[in-house]
Amino acid sequence: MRFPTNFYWGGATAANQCEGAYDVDGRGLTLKDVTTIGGLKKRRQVTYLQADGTPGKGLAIPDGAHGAVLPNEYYPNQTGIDFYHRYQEDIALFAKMGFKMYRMSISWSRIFPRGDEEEPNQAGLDFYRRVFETLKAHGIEPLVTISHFDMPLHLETVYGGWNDRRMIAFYQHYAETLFTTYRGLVKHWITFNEINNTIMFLALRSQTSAADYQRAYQQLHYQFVASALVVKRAHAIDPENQVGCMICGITSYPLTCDPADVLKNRYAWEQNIYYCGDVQCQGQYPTYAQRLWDEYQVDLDMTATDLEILKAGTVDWYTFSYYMSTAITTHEITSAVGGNFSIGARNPYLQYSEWEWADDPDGLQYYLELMNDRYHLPLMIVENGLGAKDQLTADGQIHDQYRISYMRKHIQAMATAIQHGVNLIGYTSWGCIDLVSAGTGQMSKRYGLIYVDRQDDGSGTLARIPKDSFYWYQRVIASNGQAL
Ligand code: P53
Repeated sequence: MRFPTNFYWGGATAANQCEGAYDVDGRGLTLKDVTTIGGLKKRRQVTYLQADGTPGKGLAIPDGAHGAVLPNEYYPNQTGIDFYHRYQEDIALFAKMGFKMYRMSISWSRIFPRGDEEEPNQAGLDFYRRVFETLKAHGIEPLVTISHFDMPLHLETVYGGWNDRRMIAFYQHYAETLFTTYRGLVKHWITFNEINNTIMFLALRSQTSAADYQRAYQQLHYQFVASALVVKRAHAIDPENQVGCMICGITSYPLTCDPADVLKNRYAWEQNIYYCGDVQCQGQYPTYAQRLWDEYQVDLDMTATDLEILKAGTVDWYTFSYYMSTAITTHEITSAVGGNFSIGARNPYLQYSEWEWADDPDGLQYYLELMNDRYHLPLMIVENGLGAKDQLTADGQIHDQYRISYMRKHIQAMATAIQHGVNLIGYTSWGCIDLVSAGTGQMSKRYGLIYVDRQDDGSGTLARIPKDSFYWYQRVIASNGQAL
């Protein structure tokens, strides 16, 4: 096991899933604050009324969300794990594990409560400065996601979110504010979390129309332009700044050796995985993009200037999440996987988690080796882990051997890829401290190395308890990946 000397071992979270304090210090609402527990499988279209009483643009949100905070509804993200008030204690625990890097996101609506203001909210900026200074005091490098599933609700309801070109300017203003404010404190950035989800998970909607694809590809185009503009600005504001793309990495296999399955699987890679990475790493749309657009008669608002911007703003490295693999087939699926966000056919060679996510470390090695030679850029795994139910035992501990075993196999897969020459520079495990699940709103789908006493109904003391995996990961980091 040989990991590079300065390998970035660490953990990852997102503001909307851990901060809580949703209405504190001038913060504006986001979609997550008005989303109840329940899961995205129940997505439905909702039309908002705009301030002037006319219907706004349609928006898909989970059942239970009403675009406003209602009494007698339970909204898990509003409290999260109260990181907002407990960040010092939490960062001290990360430091105790030996973290070199902490991936976190900034809540856009803390900085611009509505999203379209000129002036930022100083209290929001001050909060993240305190967080970054605490990290610095512990020698932990921040990796900051600028947008992780939580744009200001105002931008969603009034502008229809990324369906509107004006979002590019709002996003750019927000990102530039961060670059200038935190110059010298933060130098690692990610523009959009799992940007490819927009297209990859479309198939999970109950009825997907050509119009949905039109919208998704258009939203992606505006996000690509926004991302590229911001990469360029980041470099101009501080040459030390490094910016990455972030792809939801799901390795997919053909379910059978029927050539039709093999071809369909390759097309799935192109649509779901390569499309976004290719544009963000290579600065231009790939050849197959036209084929994808033609399939759904997609007609993009895309200017010559946009294409110049894409060329000039390629990312410095490629980051991705990896939890599972999937299987693709043209044949009737006799055994589908039904968990939240899992797609495709059941792979008979793999074990599945309680949420039906396939446990597949080989898939991680496969993904790493593929991307290394596709982009020739440094790679970073910025999310990986096992969502599982934990039991607090009589001794007040969590003996999460299953989590240790999952992480061990995936870190071994990383070591093999590195041995094969892959330029992997970091690993931040997802939800290093228990937090609210993005897909289901549950607390009980836990990823943490640190347990948080908070339950699905919102009860609990919020106390932090290191799990067995905490001490195991501490040894992994201390030995730079030798002691697995
Ligand atoms: P949860 C689906 C598939 C793979 C990754 O997910 C995904 C999703 C969306 O749920 O998202 C990432 O909490 C995401 C995190 C999220 C994490 O994976 O549904 O970047 O915000 O919490 C795990 O189990």
